[in-house]
Amino acid sequence: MKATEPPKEKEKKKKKDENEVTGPFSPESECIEFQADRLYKVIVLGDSNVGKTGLIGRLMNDVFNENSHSTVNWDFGIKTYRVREKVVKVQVWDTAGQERFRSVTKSFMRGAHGALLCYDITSLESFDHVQKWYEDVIEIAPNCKFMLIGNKSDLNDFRYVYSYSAFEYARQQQIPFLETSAKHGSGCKEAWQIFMKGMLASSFLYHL
Ligand SMILES: Nc1nc2c(ncn2[C@@H]2O[C@H](COP(=O)(O)OP(=O)(O)O)[C@@H](O)[C@H]2O)c(=O)[nH]1
Ligand SMILES: [Mg+2]
Repeated sequence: MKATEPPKEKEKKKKKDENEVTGPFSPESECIEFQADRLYKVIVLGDSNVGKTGLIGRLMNDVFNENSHSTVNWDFGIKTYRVREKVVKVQVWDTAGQERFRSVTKSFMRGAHGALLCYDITSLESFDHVQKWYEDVIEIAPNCKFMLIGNKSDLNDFRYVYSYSAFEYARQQQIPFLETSAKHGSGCKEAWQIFMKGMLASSFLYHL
């Protein structure tokens, strides 16, 4: 016979889950069977090698694959949430290598509700290029909500981009900023929550 969880344990677990997700949304994988009330397209941009694919693995499945590589033009993962009685699906699009040739297409950016602009804290060049990625997206998806991500925070000893430079840039653009380590997981969950709240805040769902 299948052991059932004692009610107290169940209650405790529920409380823990509630605490983990601070805000109006919570992961609800069972919802995948239902049609979404709302679909969001999120794109992840930045120079090649900054850790976009690693970051997506962390955000979507809380895993980090050291040797991840892609064989198709685009990859995307879907995550489903329940937000105030609505089923919300978030499609996260990975460039899958197009950025290597600066050939990220307009159709990749078109219709994006949110964009994670990523750089590597050990690469000044990748930080300098963030502005270009930002301008590209704004041109195609003017209402897009952004977040700046400084990845590879575990490589602090090799840092070339000071946190305050990135913070100042983000402040000027009025977008949130956080440093993450896709490798170790630090900052990833927090970044995703801040980003999601920002994106949902512009949506009717948040005000229901
Ligand atoms: N130390 C460290 N390495 C990372 C991190 N994120 C990604 N990497 C490594 O950086 C390289 C590029 O990562 P990838 O996700 O493929 O970058 P992408 O080209 O932007 O998609 C890989 O060797 C990853 O293992 C991180 O947070 N810390
Ligand atoms: Mg990649």
